[in-house]
Amino acid sequence: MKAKRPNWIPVVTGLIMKGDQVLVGLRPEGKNLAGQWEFPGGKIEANETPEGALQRELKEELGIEAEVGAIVFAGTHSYGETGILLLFYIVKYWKGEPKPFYHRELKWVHLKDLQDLDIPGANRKVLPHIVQLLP
Ligand code: DGT
Repeated sequence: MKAKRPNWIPVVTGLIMKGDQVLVGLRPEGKNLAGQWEFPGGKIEANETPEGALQRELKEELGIEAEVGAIVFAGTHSYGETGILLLFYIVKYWKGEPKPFYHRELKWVHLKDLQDLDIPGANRKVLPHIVQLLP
């Protein structure tokens, strides 16, 4: 029997860095993974490049004009027959002050403290790699 192939939904996220701190947002009520801290970002829409999608998401969610830097890591996570392909990009430069237009709350967290937050399983399993790869 042919194995079921998951539908991988590509999701872009920004590792928005200020020194050794990174910006995380609390997912809103009514969404899946509500109450967990995520890296801002979202799904790539039709006809978008990954970088373009991230710029759009960061504008919509935080109100910033971001310069999307290098991709640092890609990870997958399955939810049954669907899965997400998470692409993590560094963001070191942006215009504007991030505001929570989408999240319940935003906060800057030291890299070493990320593991203590309630974060999506998709992020928890790749966290050590990401922290190691960040400049
Ligand atoms: P939707 O589908 O547009 O109503 O909205 P969301 O908020 O469910 O979806 P979106 O565009 O934020 O997609 C991101 C998906 O990836 C969502 O299922 C949550 C999951 N995810 C896991 N870790 C992260 C992360 O660090 N950041 C973001 N943005 N999403 C993550």
